[in-house]
This record gives sequence, C-alpha cells and structure tokens, in this order.
Amino acid sequence: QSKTPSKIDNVFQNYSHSEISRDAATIKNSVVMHLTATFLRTPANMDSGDAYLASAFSVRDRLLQRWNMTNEYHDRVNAKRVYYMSLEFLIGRTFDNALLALELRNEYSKVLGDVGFCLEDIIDEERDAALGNGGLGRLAACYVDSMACSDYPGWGYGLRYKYGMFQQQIIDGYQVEAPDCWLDSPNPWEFPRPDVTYPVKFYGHLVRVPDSKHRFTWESNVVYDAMAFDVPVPGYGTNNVGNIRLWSCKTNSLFDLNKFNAGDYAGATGGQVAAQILTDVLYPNDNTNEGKELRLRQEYLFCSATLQDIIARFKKTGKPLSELPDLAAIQLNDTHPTLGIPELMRILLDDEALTWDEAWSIVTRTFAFTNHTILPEAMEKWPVPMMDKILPRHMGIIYDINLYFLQSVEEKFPGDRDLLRRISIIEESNPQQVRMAFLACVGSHKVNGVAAIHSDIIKQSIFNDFVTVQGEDKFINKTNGVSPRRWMNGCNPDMSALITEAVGDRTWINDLTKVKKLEDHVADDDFRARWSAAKQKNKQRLADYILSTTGIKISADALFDVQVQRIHEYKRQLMNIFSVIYRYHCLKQMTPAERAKEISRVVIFAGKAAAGYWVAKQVIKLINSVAEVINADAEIGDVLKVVFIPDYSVTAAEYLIPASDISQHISTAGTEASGTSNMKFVLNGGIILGTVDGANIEIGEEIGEEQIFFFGCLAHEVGDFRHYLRFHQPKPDEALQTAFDLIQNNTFGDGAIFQPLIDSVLRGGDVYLLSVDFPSYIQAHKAVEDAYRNQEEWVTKSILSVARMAKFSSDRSIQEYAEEVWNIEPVRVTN
Ligand code: AZC
Repeated sequence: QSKTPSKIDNVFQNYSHSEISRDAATIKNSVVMHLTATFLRTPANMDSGDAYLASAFSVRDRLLQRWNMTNEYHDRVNAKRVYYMSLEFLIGRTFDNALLALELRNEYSKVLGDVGFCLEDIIDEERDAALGNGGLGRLAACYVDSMACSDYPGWGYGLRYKYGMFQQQIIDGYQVEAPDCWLDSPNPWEFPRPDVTYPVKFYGHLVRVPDSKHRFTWESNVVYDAMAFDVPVPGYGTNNVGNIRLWSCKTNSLFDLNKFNAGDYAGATGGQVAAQILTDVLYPNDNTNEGKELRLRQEYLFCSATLQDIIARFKKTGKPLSELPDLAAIQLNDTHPTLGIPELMRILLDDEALTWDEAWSIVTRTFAFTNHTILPEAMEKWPVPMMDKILPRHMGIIYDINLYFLQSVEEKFPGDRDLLRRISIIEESNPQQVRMAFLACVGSHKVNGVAAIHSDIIKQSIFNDFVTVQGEDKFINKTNGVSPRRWMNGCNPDMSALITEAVGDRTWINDLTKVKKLEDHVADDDFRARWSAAKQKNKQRLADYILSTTGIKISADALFDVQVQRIHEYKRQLMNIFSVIYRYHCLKQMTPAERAKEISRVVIFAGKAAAGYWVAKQVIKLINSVAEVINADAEIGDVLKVVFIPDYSVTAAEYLIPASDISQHISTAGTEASGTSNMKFVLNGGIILGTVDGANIEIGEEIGEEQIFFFGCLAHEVGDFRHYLRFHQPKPDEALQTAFDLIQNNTFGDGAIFQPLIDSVLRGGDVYLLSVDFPSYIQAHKAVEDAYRNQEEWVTKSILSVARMAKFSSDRSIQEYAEEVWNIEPVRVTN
C-alpha cells in the first residue's frame, strides 16, 4: 500500500471539485483536443463519426469531475451503498443522456453547429450498449439512473459482454441473427480498471481445514481473472454520478508460451479462448432458461468478482464484517446472480473464518431478491452433478443451507414430509436440480414481485409454502417504474417542453408528481393544440424512420397502433396479426365509399425472437408475409398498412414510443409480471389497449378506466379456461376462423408454413387463450376506433393520462426499495 505524499494533496487541491466549464470556447477546444490528440484526426478531415467521438470524450471529461467527487465523498462519509446485481443492463445510448444530465445540450449543439454538424446526426453515430434482452435489463438501467438522480449511493454490477443483444435482420420475412460487435469502435463510456481484477476459481477439489466444521480450502488449477470496466451513470440535477461496474475476463496470463515455443499455436491460446468466451456473449433468452454449462460459469464469474469487490471495499472501512449489512445492501435482479449467496458464504467461512451462524446472519441481512416472472420455462434450475463439478465448494454450501433450512421447517411443521419435498432447495428429480429461486428466497430478507398482481400471484404460487413457513412480511410488492429522463425528457422534447411550461420549471424531471399540473391545462385550447402538434411531429419522425429502415411509406395522419417487445407466445403478437388479417378481410368486403369512411391505421410491430424459439420466429414470418400482401394491395392503400421494424432496440423504442396513438399490451392475464413499455407509452401521451394484467391494472387505477381500453379474461379465470381447453376443442369465433381461412387459402403465401401457428390454437390446447379472448379483443379495437374518431376527447385522454402517471417513475420505485428493502438514505454529494 503506497501512501499519497502530502504534497500531492496541495498541488491537486482544486482539481476534481472545479465547476464544469460551459463556455463555447472551452468546449470547442476540448473537442478539438480529443479530435487531434485522442483520435489523430484534424478538423479538416473530420466526419460525423469523428465528431461524435471527440464530443463524447469531451463530455465525458466534464462528467469525470463529478464522478470522482461522488466516489470520494461516499467513501469519506462511509455511506451505505446499494449494489444492484444484474446479468443484464440494457443501457442504450449515453451521449445525449449525459448532455441532458449536465445541461450541456445547447452548448454542444452550438459548438457543433458552428463547424457544420447537426447534433441529432452526431447523436445517431453512437451504438447502443445492448447488454440485455428486454424488460429485466432495461429496468436495471432505469434503476441505476434513478439511484443517481435521487442521490442514492448505488452501483450496478454486471458483465461486459463483447457481443451484446444480436442484431436482427429480416431476410425473406424471416429473422436472421448477426453478432452485435458494439465494441468495434472506441467506447467513450467505459473505463478499464486493470488494477481492479479478481481471480475466480472453477472445478478442483476441497480440503477440510483441520478441526473446523464449515471451513474448506478449495484447490483448483482453473483460475480466471475478472477485470473491471466502469460505466458512468450521470445523475440529472445533481452532482451524484452512479457507476455500473462490468466484469470482463482477462486472458493475457493464460497464454502458454511453452506450447507456443513447441509449435502448438492453437494449444498456446486454448486457455485464453476458454476464458474469454465466458464474457463474450449475452445469452439472448428473454423469459426462458437454458441449462447451459457456459451460462453457469458466466454467472459464477460475475458473482464471485462482484462479491470479492464488495468485500474489498468494505474492508477499507476497517469495520468488522458483522457490520457489512450496515454499509451494503445487495439486490438480486432475478435468480441469475443467486450464486452471490453461497459465494459470500464461502468468503466469510473459508477466507474470513467466521462461524456458520455469523456468516449466515450477514448474508441474509445483506441480500434481497426480485422475481420477474412465473413462467415455468424461465425458472432457473441447475443439475446437481453439473454444479458439483464446476463449483464443488458452492454445492457443499448449498447442501448445508438447505439442511439447516429444512431443519427449521421440520421444527415448525413436524412430520410434513410433502412440505419438505416441495420446499427443498434441491429438487428430487433425476438428476437432482438446484432450484435457484428457492435458494434466492432462503438467502434473502425480502422477496418482491414487480407489480401488485404479480406479487400476489407469486405468494399464491411459487412461494406459497415459503409464505407459510417464513411469514407474509418477507414477501412484498415493488411496482416497476421507468426513468422520466430517458423516457420523457430525452425521447420527447416537444411534449417535455409543454410539461415544463405547465409546471413552471424543469423540476418535474426529478419529481414526477408535479406532472399533475397538466390537469389545469386540459381545457386550454392553445395548449391542447400544441400537445397534438407535438404528437404529430413525433409521428412524422417515426414515419421517416420507418421509410429509412424498411422502405415502407406510411402516412403520419393514420392512427399508429404499436406492439413492440420481445416476441413471445404469452405476449400474443399472434393474436394481433390474426386481428389484422380479419381487419383486412373486412376492408376487402367494403365498397370504396365505405372504406373511405374507415380510420386509416398503421399497425407497427418490432421485437426479437430468441434464436432457438421456433414458434416466435414463425410469428415474425407471418407478420412480414401479411405486411407484404396488405401493403401492396392498391385497393386498400393507406387505410391499412402493416410494418415490422427490424432490430428493435432502446434507440428504436425512443423513436417509436413518443409516436404511438395506441399501443398493445395484450398478454394472457396472469402471465406478464409487470411490463414497463406500457408505462413509457402512457407517459408519452399514448393510449393503451391491454389485458387486465401486470402493471396495466395499476395504470388503469391511476389514470382512470376511461383512459384505457381493457379486454379479455381475468387472471383468476385462466386456470379454468385452460383446464377446459385441455379436454375440449377450442371454438374460434367467426372472426378468428376467417383469419385462419385466409392463411390456409394461401392469401399470404404458402399457408402450410403457418399451419403450426394455427395448430397452437386448435390442437395445442390454446395455452394462451387466443380463442377465448379474440371476440373481446375485436370489440376493444372497435371501441378504440370510435374513441379515436372524437379527436377532442382523445387529446383529453392523452393529457389526463400523462398528468396521472407519476407513480410509474422509477424514482418512486427506487425510493420504496431504499426505504423498505435497502434501508439507505440519500447522500447529497458536495465538495
Ligand atoms: C420481465 C417481465 O417479463 C416483465 O413483465 C417485467 O416488466 C420485466 O421483467 C421487469 O420487471 N422478465 C424478464 O425480462 N425476464 C425474466 C427472466 O423474468
């Protein structure tokens, strides 16, 4: 440990705490400095890619001052920190977000404008950081944003995947996956930390420490180094800058020089390849679990590096480990980071020589767990033999955790063997499996679902026995939220300007309860006109985006009807496209005069299917085949258009969401834990057509049922319908049957390709209840059209909705977690 010479303190006294320089000349100088010195270009040969990089580096310089100050300050006051452990962070772009947070957007726009660049084009040069699949990963990104903006000392921990979410191409109507090489060009938003590196062991064998019950030495030759990369999370309206620490496997030391010298070139790099691959790719599954060995190793590398880092930071305080829960709260974002629990046990038992009870008390006071789904196919389980081979020490610890847990159950409910079987962390299947959700639950002091209905459902289903054994108080609800910075102020500047006008200032961006003020303007004709104009401008922007990405020309005067999310059977994009086919049929039956009276509609889809999810991929093909026929039908023209936007991403969502009139959130009741795009759409003045599911329910409660179009069966009815359909043939109504007929008559190309989709309804038990909900779905579409005809009322609905959406800010969610789960306080960072 080298000590800082006291002279350094004097010389750099004012370094990190100086104010951010905002004047045009200084900004211009710093851009030019980076252009020339960081990237070896000159102003004369600068293109927009260079302009992006030079500007981004210059903005980041300004961010760093606050970043250093934040960490220094938190250390100095021994702030309790929350660590949000997530295998996914779906960040998207950072440049514009940082400009807004530092309130430097106008300054950079001017400086770039002076040299002939348009800021919007420069922003478009940035590639998304797509280190996540969908809702769960984007939620993690919103949560670290809210922690930063609300002055909570919070860090995200994740993996730095070399290849993020795959790029989706559409070829002949089918999804084709291509690698996302997002790190090919310099990434201004990460800082390599070669000094922050931890060894992570795999395989090997155990040696018990003499005379100890729970202490082992783990001997292994397979040791990889995880190295940290830090990603800043700029807080808006505060000096606080959060941090996402991402781990990457370091491979240099694994190069085998002896093999190289002997001419075995492949062998020389073999170890490096095996290590590197651990952090190479994001597993592209949303709401599904594949029990791949590589994934288990990936999860462990992540958990081990993270826990070692947290302990190292804690030890700097000089406090005893029993006080860890006073300075650290760890949130598990689903079960993927659950190995953090046995890993912390391992560190405390083996490295720190604590007793089992001391260690277990620390663990259970530190961890809390969020469940995001009840879909059975998403439940993480690992075969005991696999776990035993790769992580022998952890398997042993899990057995002991389970033993002590089951002993406590037996004590409370003596002789209830079926309860023990149901609640055991080890499933008695062949082979045995470790149930990660149960391990996470046993090792945490709080377990939460992500919307009210979902939190109720998990108490009645997967954690039902745990509620009985551990008591109801442990199981709570934390309804999701989204960041108003990115999902209002960033993506919808015109609407945001109107809100600022209504509120009187921009404080609503960090305190969304203030949008209530919009209600005062709902009768103001001028305000309403500008509200509509903002939406219209967003629609035109989306129409341009669609033209440039798909070549399809749509009219911005049509009703925009949007369903964008991962393609999944439970989300029922299939039901949507069946209804589009039926609508097409109806339009074809009409006379031109009748058709002219119809509301023109553009139905927009986007979303990725997991590479191995065949049914979902067929749904994409069907959408594209239907789109091709309808869009080419001159008789139909602009009355109906269908668009599938390829490669859905955070950035695409930022174009789509502000432009929607109606968006669909139509999961079978009880299947969508929460949904978060539903919140984003309404926060941008869009109206929802949805099922009584997830957060749709709470949105309806907040904004009033006149502002939302609900349809379909209710969650408590689903069981009976499914039971019935197991033994009875579904009876499609006339509308659904018409859609089937059109497909089978080869209206959209070879109908045989799509027969399995029809069969999933007719012969597969219709698990997602399309045949049950279709009639009310068609009715709901009619209700939407009737409402849309009355534009005056529609605008009222739109304004009132936004005004009443404060609850769905992620700032509210984070405050609830802070108070009820993490027990942390905001810390205002000052010099
Ligand atoms: C998703 C849920 O499906 C979605 O309803 C929720 O809004 C989101 O998490 C955030 O809580 N779940 C996932 O993406 N993945 C898993 C494994 O649940």
